[in-house]
Amino acid sequence: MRTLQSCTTYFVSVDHYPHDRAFHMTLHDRNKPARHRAIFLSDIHLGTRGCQAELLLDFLRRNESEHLYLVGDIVDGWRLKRWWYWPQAHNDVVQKIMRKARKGTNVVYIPGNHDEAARQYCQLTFGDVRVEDEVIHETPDGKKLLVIHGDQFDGIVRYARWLAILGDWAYAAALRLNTTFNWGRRKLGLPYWSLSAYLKHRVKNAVQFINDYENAVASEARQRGVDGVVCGHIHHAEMRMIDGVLYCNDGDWVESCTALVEDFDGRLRIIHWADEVARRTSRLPLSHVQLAAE
Ligand SMILES: [Mn+2]
Repeated sequence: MRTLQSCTTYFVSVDHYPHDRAFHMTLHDRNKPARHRAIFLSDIHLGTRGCQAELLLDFLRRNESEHLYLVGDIVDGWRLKRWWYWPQAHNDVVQKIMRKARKGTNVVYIPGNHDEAARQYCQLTFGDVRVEDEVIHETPDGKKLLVIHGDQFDGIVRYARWLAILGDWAYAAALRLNTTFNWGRRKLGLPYWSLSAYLKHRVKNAVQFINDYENAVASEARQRGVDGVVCGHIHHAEMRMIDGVLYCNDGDWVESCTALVEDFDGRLRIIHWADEVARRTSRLPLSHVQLAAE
């Protein structure tokens, strides 16, 4: 009887997401990794307490791709210089990525401003991972996307840098609070919810900054004659047309836990992994939830 109830819950909740690919999947298929043509990740900030390494590991386990672009700020060298913080989960993320590279995924690492020490290795290859300052990704229909971290455009919109508004220490405090807050939520069985992302969006000037940054990046892409751009840096996932150029930001793994993926038909979309996990665990019978958590 209990099993029957669980199954009913499962199908009812799937009905709420008719466009979800999971709609066509069986319970068995749901444990297989999803395959994409390309995955874009940035702003993981390994080496900081804010990094949501466990959620990222879950994402990496459940998503495979032909191309994996690491779009900057993967390891936070700034923070590590001041305070060494390197838990097992952060090691696991690096191992998982190197393993994907060994197994044939084309992994390209584009250093950002927090891992700029790696910029001196551009155009070199380390254990199957290629380091580049920027690359052009070609979509299946031949469109060109410029892939850059994007910190160079931060300076252009300097007058409204949202970090300057809040201050670096306030941001670090918000991230710490976020980690504690979500530890509490986990204990209560509640899904991950980004307090710091929520706070940021409540700051009016931050919204203006995001907008100016997006316009600056899109305008650079237009001048370069490409069809679109994929960047990170501001920890705000987005995908929209800006004056004829496709602007994509893959977000981050300290606040929003987002990835940009390209499917084999060329469709690009942003995945909010915390939401995916919440959806998965809410509609699976208890035994499957426990399996997934292992
Ligand atoms: Mn950055």
